[in-house]
Amino acid sequence: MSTGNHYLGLLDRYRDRLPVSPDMKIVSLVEGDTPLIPLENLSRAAGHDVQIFAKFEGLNPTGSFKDRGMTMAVTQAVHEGTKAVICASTGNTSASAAAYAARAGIRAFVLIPDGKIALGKLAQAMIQGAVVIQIQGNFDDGMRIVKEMADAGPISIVNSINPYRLQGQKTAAFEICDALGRAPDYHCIPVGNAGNISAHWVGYSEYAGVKPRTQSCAFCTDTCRFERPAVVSNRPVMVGYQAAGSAPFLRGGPVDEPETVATAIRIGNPQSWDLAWAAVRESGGWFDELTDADILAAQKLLAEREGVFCEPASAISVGGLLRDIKAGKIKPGSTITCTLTGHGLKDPDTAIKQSQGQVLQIPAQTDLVKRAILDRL
Ligand code: AN7
Repeated sequence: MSTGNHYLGLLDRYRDRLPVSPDMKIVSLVEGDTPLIPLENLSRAAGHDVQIFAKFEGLNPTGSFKDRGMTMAVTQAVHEGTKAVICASTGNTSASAAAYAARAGIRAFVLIPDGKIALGKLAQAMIQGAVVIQIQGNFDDGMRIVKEMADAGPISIVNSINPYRLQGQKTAAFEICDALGRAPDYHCIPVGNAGNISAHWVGYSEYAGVKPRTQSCAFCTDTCRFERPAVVSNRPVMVGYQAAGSAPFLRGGPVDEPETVATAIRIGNPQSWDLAWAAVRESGGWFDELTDADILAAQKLLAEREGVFCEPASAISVGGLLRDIKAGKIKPGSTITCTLTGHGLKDPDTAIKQSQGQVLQIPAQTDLVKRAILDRL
C-alpha cells in the first residue's frame, strides 16, 4: 500500500534498523511519530535555562507507548505462524496487545491484576475482543504465570521479555534525535517493568553508533544494527523514576506488595532489571522515587500549566525532573526529554478524584452563569 509521503508507522519508517524482513506482513495501526511538545511554561518556571520537552506517547493509537513494541512483536508472531498472543499487564500492554491481535486476526489472552486497573484500559481490551483473565494477584503473579506457559502451544508472549518489543520501542529514541538533531542531555522516564528505559538506551546508543556494554537485544548475530552509521554524536543521561510504594530499583530488589495510585507501574519484580541498571550506569544516570501525592501533583501541573493530560504513571517523569532541577542535579542550560507514556483518558477516575470541587452546580439561568464567570475573571 504505497501512498507517496503518507506516514505508515514505525516499522516502515525505521525498517533498516529493525528486524523486519521483506517477506513480513506488517501489522500496524500507524503508531509512532508522536509529538515532542516543548513545555515552555514549566521550563520557564524551572529556571536554570533548561528546555524541557514531553514526548507524548499517549498519542499512539491505543493511547500508550506500548504500541511501538506491539507492532513489532505481533508482526513477528504472525510471521512465525502463531495463533494467539498472551501477556500479563497493568493495563496498557493488554489494550495494545488486544488491538494488534484484532488487526492481525489472532486471539489475545490478557492477564490483569485483581482490581487496580484503570477503567479505560479494561474497556479497550474488552471491546477489542481479548480474552480478559483477571487473576487474584498482582502484575508480578501474572507475569510468573505467563512465563510458565511459554511452551503451552502456538502462542507468543508479548510482554517486554519478548525482545521484539524492545526493538520496536527503541524507535522513540530515534524520533527524539530526529526531531532535535541530536540526543537530549537528559532523558527522564517512568520505570515499571523497566522495558522502556532499556529500549530507549538501545535506541540512543544505536543512533550514536555505540554498542551498549551490556548486551541489550537478541539480534546480535544476524541482524545487529549497531554497525550502522551514527546519526548523532551524543547520548543522554538516563533517569528512571518509580512510585515510592513500588520502587524495587530503589530498594535493591523485588518488592512483594507494590502499591501506588499510578497503577500502570504497580510492579514489584521488573523483568528488565539488568538492562535498566546498565542503561542508568552506562549513561551516568540515576533512579529516584516519588510519593503518590507528588505523582498526582505532577499530573495536575502538566494538565493545568501545559494543557497536557497524561496518566499518573507518566507524570512521574516530569515531577521527578522538576525536583531534580531544583536539587541541582541537572546541569543549567540542558535540553531534557520526558516520556509521557500514556494518555490521561486511560484513567478518568483518578483525574476526576483529584479535581474535586471544580464543577460548579448552577441553575440554567444566564444571569447566574454570567455572575459565576465574572467572579472568576
Ligand atoms: C503508562 O501495561 O507494564 O518500565 O503491563 O503503562 O517499560 O514497564 C505498563 C507499563 C510506564 C512502565 N507508564 O514501563 C503494562 C505495563 C505507563 C505504563 C510504564 C507502563 P516499563
